[in-house]
Amino acid sequence: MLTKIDHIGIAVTSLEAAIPFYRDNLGMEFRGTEEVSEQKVRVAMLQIGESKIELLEPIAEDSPVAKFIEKNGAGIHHIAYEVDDIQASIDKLLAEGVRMIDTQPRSGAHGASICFIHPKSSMGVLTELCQHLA
Ligand code: CMX
Repeated sequence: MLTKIDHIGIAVTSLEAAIPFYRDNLGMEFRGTEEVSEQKVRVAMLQIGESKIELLEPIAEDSPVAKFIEKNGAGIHHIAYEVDDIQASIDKLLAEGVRMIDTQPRSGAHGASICFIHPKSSMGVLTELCQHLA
């Protein structure tokens, strides 16, 4: 079902303040920013080998990332795994009793199709599945 770790999401209060550390100090390849309005975030992607770091800045007070930062401060927000068939993955997990936040795929950054598993079902780690559509 899973093909690789796709990215790790890190909640930040400001992309502009966070990008220089990852791009300049750590030397990751900056792949650009994008607004994902459905998730109420602005994201910056940085490439490291096969994987990516996704910086997440909330763009609304009721953004899940705003709520996360309010409670925990900035830090690791989620881990995302690539899957080859997101709907089949959702159906499998639902059939196995896993608590899904999304029972249908949603639109994520870079046109990917995404869904989230509730952290209560994944040992306290908010878990995303993503399928990159050609
Ligand atoms: N990682 C681990 N646990 C988390 C969490 C996170 N990122 N966010 C919330 N939780 C935990 C809380 O700590 C809380 O646990 P306790 O009950 O033990 O205190 C529990 O989940 C409920 O949290 P809450 O603050 O009451 O928040 P909500 O129930 O309103 O929402 C969640 C939590 C995960 C369902 C919601 O944030 C969500 O739907 N997330 C998925 C969408 C998302 O995060 N989008 C942003 C990223 C988009 C992208 O990558 O493109």
